[in-house]
Amino acid sequence: MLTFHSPDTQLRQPASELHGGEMVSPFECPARVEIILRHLRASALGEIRAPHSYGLDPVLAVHDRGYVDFLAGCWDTWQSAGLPGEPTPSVWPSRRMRGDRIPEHIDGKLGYYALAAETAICAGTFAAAQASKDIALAATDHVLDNAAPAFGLCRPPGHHAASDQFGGYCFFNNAAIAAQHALDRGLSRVAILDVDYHHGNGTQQIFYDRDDVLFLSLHGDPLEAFPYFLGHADETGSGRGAGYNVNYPLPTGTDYPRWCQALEQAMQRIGDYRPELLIVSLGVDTYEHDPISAFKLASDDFGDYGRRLAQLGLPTVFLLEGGYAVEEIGRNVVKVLHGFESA
Ligand code: FKS
Ligand code: ZN
Repeated sequence: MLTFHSPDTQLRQPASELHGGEMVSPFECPARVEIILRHLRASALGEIRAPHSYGLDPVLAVHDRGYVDFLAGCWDTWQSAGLPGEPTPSVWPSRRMRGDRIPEHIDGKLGYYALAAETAICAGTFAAAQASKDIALAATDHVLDNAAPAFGLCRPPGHHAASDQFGGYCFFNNAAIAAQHALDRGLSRVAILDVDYHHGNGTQQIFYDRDDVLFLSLHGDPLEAFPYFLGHADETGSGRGAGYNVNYPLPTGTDYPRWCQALEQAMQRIGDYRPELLIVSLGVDTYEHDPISAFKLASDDFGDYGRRLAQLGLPTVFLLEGGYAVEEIGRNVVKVLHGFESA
């Protein structure tokens, strides 16, 4: 299986993250990519290629122009305002306030376009986000052109990014951009299966009223886990999209047998939909030793579900989302990909 990777993803190096009431070294860090690369090379999974630039058109096909402009200029505007530290949201158009006017001050703009406070923007964030979506697009094109699976080593991740919101370490929704690109190439049905520990609220929002993208997500119950305010089972889609959004919220402590039951249900639904492309939002933060998540998957379970996914027999692109047990992230990612290939 081919991997797509770009060194530009490492341009995102924020100084800190708000976690547990203190500023800590960011969980979503460059070492994640380094360690996955090391394991990919050692396991001889296949060639590692760099993507070419697709520009911003595929981004603007799913994200608002104003949002993209904001991300492009945020760092410079923050610097020009003479603010210390990194652009970090700290105020929101919360309930009881108005959300229909975009503030002019960068501090207000950040809150308008953010979904949470843990994600700071740094000098290289926009460039890294662009590299990340190029990786997703190149991996998707490879799958469609060669009828062979591919892995996009995306960073930053994407599934929390909504049409006009960043947060949860995400800026451009790589999976959504890839799905829309596939549809724009002439496909009529794409399925996105999100196996990251966290609910893919951004992907859900982007396709919520559409039936050309089936979105399914297995994740920590939002009553117990980030992003808290989306991801319940009764969110099933609206309008034409009614029935094309499927959430499997699972409780804290969920182990592999229980997780796998939900996976089998999701796979059944995908099979019925008969998509021409499957995009897997691959987060390995379901791992038992992940520092910020609460499921109990063991390393071997990743190989097992990789094998199961292959049974769908679909053109498949894997795009990296989360996973923060940095020492084990490479092993767990490679297990999924190997499992898929060996099936
Ligand atoms: C606030 C807790 C904030 C943020 C967790 C973000 C998870 C990101 C991810 C992604 F795939 F996008 F990277 N925790 N008190 O793993 O879903
Ligand atoms: Zn996650």
